[in-house]
Amino acid sequence: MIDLYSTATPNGHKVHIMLEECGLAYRSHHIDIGKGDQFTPAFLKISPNNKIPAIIDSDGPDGKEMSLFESGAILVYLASKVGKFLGDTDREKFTTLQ
Ligand SMILES: N[C@@H](CCC(=O)N[C@@H](CS)C(=O)NCC(=O)O)C(=O)O
Repeated sequence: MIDLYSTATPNGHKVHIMLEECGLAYRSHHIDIGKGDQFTPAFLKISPNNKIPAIIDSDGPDGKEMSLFESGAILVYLASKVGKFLGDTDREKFTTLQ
């Protein structure tokens, strides 16, 4: 299960859209950045730069929990997890990443 910590901004939407496209099960947790939720000690443990989006994947690499922040890193992580969207060759992968 993936826990998503996010809000309705373009950076937040990216990860919601990607989770839907990947068909992965997830729970969504609203971080109200207008109220300062991003500065709570619990959220800073997940996202030390006090920014959404962030995820915790209970079934990460090697079956261990994986916590990630930065939307680009999360998109690449999710694409790798489902083996989709990054292409089959290095050329396709780097074209996608740019
Ligand atoms: N480079 C980051 C940017 C994330 C970002 O700027 N998040 C904003 C909302 S879109 C945020 O959480 N701001 C709260 C703050 O800076 O206190 C990413 O792509 O994830």
